[in-house]
Amino acid sequence: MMFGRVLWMLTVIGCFRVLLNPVEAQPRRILVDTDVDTDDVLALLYLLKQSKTEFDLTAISVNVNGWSDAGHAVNYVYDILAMMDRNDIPVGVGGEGGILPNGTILPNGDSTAGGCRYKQAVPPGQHGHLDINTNYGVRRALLPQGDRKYVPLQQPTAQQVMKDAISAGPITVLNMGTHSNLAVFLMTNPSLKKNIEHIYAMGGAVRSTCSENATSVLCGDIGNLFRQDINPYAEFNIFGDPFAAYTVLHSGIPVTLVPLDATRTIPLDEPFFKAFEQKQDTYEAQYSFQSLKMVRDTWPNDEFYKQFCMWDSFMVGVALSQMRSSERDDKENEFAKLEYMNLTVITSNRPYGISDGSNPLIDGRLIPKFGVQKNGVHSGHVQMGMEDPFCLVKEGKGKCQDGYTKETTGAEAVTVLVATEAKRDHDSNSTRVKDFYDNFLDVVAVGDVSVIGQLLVDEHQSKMVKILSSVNPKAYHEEFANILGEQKQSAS
Ligand SMILES: [Ca+2]
Repeated sequence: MMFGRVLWMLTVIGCFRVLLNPVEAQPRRILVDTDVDTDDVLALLYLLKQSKTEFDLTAISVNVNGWSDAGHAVNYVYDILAMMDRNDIPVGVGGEGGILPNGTILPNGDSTAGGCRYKQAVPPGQHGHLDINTNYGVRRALLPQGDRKYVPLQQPTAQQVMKDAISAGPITVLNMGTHSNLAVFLMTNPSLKKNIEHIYAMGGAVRSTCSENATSVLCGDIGNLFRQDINPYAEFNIFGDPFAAYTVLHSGIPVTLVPLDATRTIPLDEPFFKAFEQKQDTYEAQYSFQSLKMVRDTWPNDEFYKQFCMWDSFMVGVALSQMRSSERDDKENEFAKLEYMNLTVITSNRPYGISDGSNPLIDGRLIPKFGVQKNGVHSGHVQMGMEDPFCLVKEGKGKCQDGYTKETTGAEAVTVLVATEAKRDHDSNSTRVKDFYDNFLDVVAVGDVSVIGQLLVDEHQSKMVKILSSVNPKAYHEEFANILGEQKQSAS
């Protein structure tokens, strides 16, 4: 009897599905490259909470010549994926060494720049990089520990994971850190370039100044490097590996850039923070909020609400909106205003054609690396660290521009779709000012994952240890019945 009823239900549900979705669209396959900052984690959760039938996160490559170090970063991503019941997503690591001092990339090496340039620009916490790597302990305290762990020398490489994902078919890349992994991939797998439909990247600063009423100390410069006096133009992600960013932007693959121009218009302001605090219905929201709170409480000055922006998570919002509207105007986007601009990435400083020991693509080489021209735009002085005397200008801003996404014309220009600012909130009664805030809270703080999943609590330690260990069929059926709008089909 029971079997018959279930069969009837499945038949009815199947019929409804056919009626509702006569031609089911394939999900958009997505590869994420991340340097695993707190903001990257928010972005990942926001992406993982989307319907998998619409956006399928296929693979993650971790870039560790930037914000985080390999073991911590990979384990962090593994734990996030375990919480979201996505242990099927492969995770590769890149940027863990592999670059010789002369700029040679070893097999599976993962930067075009070397010298850990980005790390020099990462502001150290009270306990140095350990604070960043461990998310100030919030991760171990709150996240379930997944079964997968980082193992040095055995971890799949970013290059391998990218190759598997990209060779499997059309895919979109979301870049949340430096461009090293993607650039090395494009240089070593030119025949697979055709499979990358679009690249969305948070990075760069084009016309970046702050909005008219902004008063943050960051507003004085175009870029956002910590200790920015010697290079007021660069944004962190591009500065980490300017030649890689140049390679990606000039690859011929369509690129949408979400630079500081846009992200500075969507700082994580106090009304949003308070709204988030009130919307804690899912474990993902609780974790995200506790992470944000820790970042706020350890912020080095009193400008958290002005300086912490929706960077990578905003980029993901812009990307998903653009993918949804790809049948229409490129510039039509739910969350951001977009504009085509002609850009390049500055990789070295004039005069070009010098050999002063700073440039790994030129110096000490009979033939320049990567086929660059001896007197071309990549042949000048490369910024050496954050106190490079070459860049210093007496009683003024520094002159180095490495990593600047600069508007230009002529042969060096490439056309890129650029987000210029976040859109204002449609709801005039909202205390928040941007559409994306509302959408972010709706996606991360609400949703069906925690309803369907079963949260287990370790009573000895009074903390949640695992989510989605099994599926709650009643909740699932209720969800399904809601979708079909047919109450009597609800399981009971
Ligand atoms: Ca990032």
